[in-house]
Amino acid sequence: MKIDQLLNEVKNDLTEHRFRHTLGVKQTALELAKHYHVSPEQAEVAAIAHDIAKFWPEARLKTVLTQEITAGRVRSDILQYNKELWHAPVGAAWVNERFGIREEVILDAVRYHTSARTNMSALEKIIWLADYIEPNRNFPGVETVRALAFKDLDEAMITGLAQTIQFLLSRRQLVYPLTLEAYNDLVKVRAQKAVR
Ligand code: DGI
Ligand code: FE
Ligand code: FE
Repeated sequence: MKIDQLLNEVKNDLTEHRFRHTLGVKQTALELAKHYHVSPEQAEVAAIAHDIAKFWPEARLKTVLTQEITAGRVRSDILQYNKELWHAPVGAAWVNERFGIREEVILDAVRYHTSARTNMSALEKIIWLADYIEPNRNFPGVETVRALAFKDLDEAMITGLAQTIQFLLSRRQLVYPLTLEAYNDLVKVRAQKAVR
């Protein structure tokens, strides 16, 4: 795979601000990968790729999304929820097609970097969290998740998801069911760990 080409396209397609964010995600994802013994190569590619489709026009997003739904790789209910969610699965489809990235673990990390989902891999959690806490992020609650991310991936995810859901609720926005499922799943896993 051509990582330089990927980085180039990302740089061209994103605003300067968003590209800086992507480099921040790369840095944090590499730190988390090292900390949790996850492949740094996979973390780096997923981080660089994660927002590649962020500024695609809605029509183009919808075309690829519809293909992905038809192929059974994306749940059709996503069409009924916030368009902010779309760039994630579309980005995964695009880096597969355009850059020949075939490793499912990388594609899933890109695909679920916004919504999250149940049964996330360590890499998926790392990309979700790196997206949330990278050094350029500055919003209420970010420090709480920053402190947790290097202690316990699941605890950090639970807090990050809870804050995201609370943020959406406070604005009276829709919450994508997969985000709620992700939160419920991690809380159940935590309860099972406590029993053992
Ligand atoms: O692309 P980024 O801005 O780096 O971050 P992202 O991919 O996590 O997008 C986050 C935005 O998506 C955030 O402002 C909240 C919004 N959003 C809208 N509906 C949902 C949602 N996020 C989640 N997790 N679930 C939703 O239902
Ligand atoms: Fe994103
Ligand atoms: Fe992002």
